[in-house]
Amino acid sequence: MMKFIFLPFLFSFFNAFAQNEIKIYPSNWWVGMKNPHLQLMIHEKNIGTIAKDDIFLMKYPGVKIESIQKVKSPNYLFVNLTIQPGTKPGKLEFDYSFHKYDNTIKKIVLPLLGSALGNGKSYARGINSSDFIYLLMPDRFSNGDPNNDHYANMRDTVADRRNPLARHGGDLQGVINHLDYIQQLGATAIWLTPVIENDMPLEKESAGMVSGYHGYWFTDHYEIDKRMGGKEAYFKLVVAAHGRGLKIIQDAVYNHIGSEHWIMKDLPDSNWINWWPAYQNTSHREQAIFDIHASAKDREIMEAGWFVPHLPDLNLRNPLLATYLIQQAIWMTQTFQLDGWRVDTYKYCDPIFLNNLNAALEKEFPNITSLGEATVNSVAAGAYFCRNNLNVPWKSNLTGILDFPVCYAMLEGLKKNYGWSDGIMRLYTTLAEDMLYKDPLANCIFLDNHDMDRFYSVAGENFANFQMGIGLLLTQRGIPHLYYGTEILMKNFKNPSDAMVREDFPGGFAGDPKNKFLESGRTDSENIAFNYVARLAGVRKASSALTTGALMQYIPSKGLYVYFRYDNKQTVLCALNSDTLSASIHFENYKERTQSFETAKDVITGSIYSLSEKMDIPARSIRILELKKRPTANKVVH
Ligand SMILES: [Ca+2]
Ligand SMILES: [Ca+2]
Repeated sequence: MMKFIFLPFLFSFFNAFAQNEIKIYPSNWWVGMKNPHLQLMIHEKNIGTIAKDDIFLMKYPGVKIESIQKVKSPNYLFVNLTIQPGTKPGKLEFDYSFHKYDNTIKKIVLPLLGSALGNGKSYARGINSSDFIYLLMPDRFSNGDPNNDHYANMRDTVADRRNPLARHGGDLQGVINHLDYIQQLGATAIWLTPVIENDMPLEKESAGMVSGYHGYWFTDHYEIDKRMGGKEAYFKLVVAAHGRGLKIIQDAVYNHIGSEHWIMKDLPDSNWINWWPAYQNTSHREQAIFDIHASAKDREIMEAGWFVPHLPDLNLRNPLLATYLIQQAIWMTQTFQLDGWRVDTYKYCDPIFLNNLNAALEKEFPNITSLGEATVNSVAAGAYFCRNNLNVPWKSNLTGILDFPVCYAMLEGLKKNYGWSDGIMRLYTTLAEDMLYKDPLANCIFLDNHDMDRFYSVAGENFANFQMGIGLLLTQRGIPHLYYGTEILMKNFKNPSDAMVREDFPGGFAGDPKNKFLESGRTDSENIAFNYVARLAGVRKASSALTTGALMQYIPSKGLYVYFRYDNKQTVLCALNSDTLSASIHFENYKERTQSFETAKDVITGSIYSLSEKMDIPARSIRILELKKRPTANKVVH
C-alpha cells in the first residue's frame, strides 16, 4: 500500500526536475523589517555546485550577502542577507554563473518592497476576546466561481458534489459573496480552513478515497490553491473583509506537508523529514511532550511520528527548514495583510520551532496573535502549550489555544446530569483551573468544529440545548468561534466520516433548492436559531463585560450554574439551569456582585426585573441579565 519508501533519499545530479526552473523563496521581501536578516532559498539545477565567488549581489546600498550555505542536494543554495535599517525599496539583483560548466552570467531578481502602512491598525491586528470568529471551510461554503472548480493539470481533477469525500468547488469568491451574511450573524473575524495549494491526488483513508478539499495537505507554501481562486481572490477577500471591519485568520500547518509537495521531489537534505526505518504513526499522546516521567522514545514517537502515510512529518529542528517556514509566515502576513493565525496540529511540532515562529511573527507584527490547535483533555496540558503560569523548563510563548477542555466541559454541561464532578460541574471545575493560563481570555472557545460532531446533533437536535450552548459560548470567557452552519442548525455526526460534518452550506452552490443565506430561504426554526446567535453576538459586541470583563463563577447548586462577567462599566449575570426541574435565584445570594444594582434586564427579551424578588430559571434554559442601577435623578455630577 505504501507509495514511497521510508528511507533517506539518495541524492544525485539527475533526480531533479524536468525544467531548469529557478525558484526563490521568499519571492520578495520588504525594507524596514525589524529583523535585518533574510535567508533566500534558491532552487535551480546544480545551483549548489557553484563556487562561493560565483554568486554576488549587484551593489545595493544597505544590503549585503553575509554567507551562503550549501546542502546535500546540489540543486539548492541558501543565501544569508542583511538588510540594514534605512535601505530603500528596489530590486536586488544577484549575478551568478556556473564557471564549471560555462561562463554565462545569470541573474536572480528579488523585489524589495516598501514597508506597508497600517501594521497593527488595518491589518495584523490580532484576534482578541472582543472578536467573534466564524470558522468556515471554503470548499464547502459557497462556489463563487464555477470556472475554477477543477483543473486538468492538477493531480485531483474532480469536483463532484455528490461525493462527500471529493472537492465540491467552493472558493474564496464564494466567501466574498457572503460577507453580508457573516456580518449579519455578528462575526468580526473569519477563520478559513487552509487556502494554501493542495495539489494532491486522492488518498486512501478509512472513509475511502479522499481529496484534499479541506486544505491541510500543503504542496507549495507560497501558493494559494487556484481552485480557491489563487492569490488574486485571497487578496480580494482580505480587502473586502477589511473594508467591512472583518478580520482574517489564516490556518497554518507546520507539522507536516503533503507527500506531493514539490520539495519532496528534491529534498534539500533527507533530514528535512522525520524518517523512520518503517512507517511510524504518531501516538497522539501529548503527555509524552510534558510528562516529567516520559521516556525519550515516547516523546519522539509523539513528535516525529507521522499523522498518516501521505503526510510526511517535518523535522522542524532543522534550522534551514525552520527559517523557510518562519519567513513564509511573515511573508503571508505581510503580503495578504492577515490579522491572525490558527496553527494546526500544534502539539505535534517541535516546541522550540514554535516559540521561534511566534517570536518572529510578534517581532514584525506586535499585535498579531496565534491560536494553537492543541487537542487535549486537561487544563494543565492546554496551558503547557500556551503562555502559562506553570513552573516548567520549557515555556510556551503562544498567545492562546483552541480551548478543548472548555469545549468538552460545555458539551458535558448540556448533555450530562449534574453530579459531584459531572455535568455542569465539569464546566465550573474546568474554569476553576484558569490559574494555569497567563491569559484565559486569549483562549478560543467553541462548541464544535470541522473535526467534531456538529453541535446541534450533540445537543440532541433540541432547541433548548442549542440556546444554552450558544448562551455559554457568547458569554463565557475567551474568544468564541462558531462553525459554519451551526447557526442554521446544520447537523450530523462524523459517521461514517468527518465529511458528514463538512456538508455544503445550503444556498452556496448553483442549483441548491434553498438559499439559507437569506431569511426567506430558512425555516422558522432556522431563523429563530440564526436570530438568537445574531442577537447575542450583537449584545456581546457592545458589552465590555462579556468581551473583556472578569469572570466570577459560583459553585453550581444542583444543575444551576450562576456566573458573572463584569468590569467597572458593566455587570452581566448568567444563570444556566441544566436541571430538568425549574430553579430560582435569589439575587442577595450573589451580593458581592449584585449589591449595587436594583434591576436586571434580560438581554434577549428586554424585560426588566427587580433584584429584590427571586427569579425563576426554567428547566433547561439560560438567562443572561444585564444589571442596572435605578435612574438617579438627583445625583450631582461633578
Ligand atoms: Ca469554484
Ligand atoms: Ca511532528
